[in-house]
Amino acid sequence: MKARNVWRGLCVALAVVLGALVAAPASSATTDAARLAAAGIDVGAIAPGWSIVGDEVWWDGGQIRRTLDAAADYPCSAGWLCIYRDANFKGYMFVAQDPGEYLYLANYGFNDQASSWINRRSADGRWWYHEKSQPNPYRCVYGNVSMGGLGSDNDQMSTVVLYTSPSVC
Ligand SMILES: [Ca+2]
Repeated sequence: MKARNVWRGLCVALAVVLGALVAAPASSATTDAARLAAAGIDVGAIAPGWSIVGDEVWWDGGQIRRTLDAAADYPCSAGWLCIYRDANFKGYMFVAQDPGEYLYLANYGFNDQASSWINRRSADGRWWYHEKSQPNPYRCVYGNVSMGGLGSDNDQMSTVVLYTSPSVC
């Protein structure tokens, strides 16, 4: 091999490496928005104050979370209400554990998506078809109960509340 060709090859390789180094530090804002978009979340529609932690979007310091990987098999941890996009606890997961607040799922990229849920809190919860409007059918989310399919309620969940009592429903 000619020495000149080797030198030319090294220069090309160096240029590629330098190019990668210059291109690498894309702004994290751009990266975060792209990750949200890839997970079907409209960054302009969700509640402010979010941050990406691992493969989850967090609000309220992690009291409310929405996952970013539809293919992952997310377990539901004790103390949380876990709502899944797909039946049988698959797909994107929305979780919350803090009682009292009305959680409007459009704020978390999860409106009209729920197809199964697990309540690993001892207290009840409740969910509604709409954020506001009449009639607004609602369903109970009993403490320590799960539902692997929602039947005619599939993809209807828009508002969720967690209670502190196990006897609300
Ligand atoms: Ca669904």
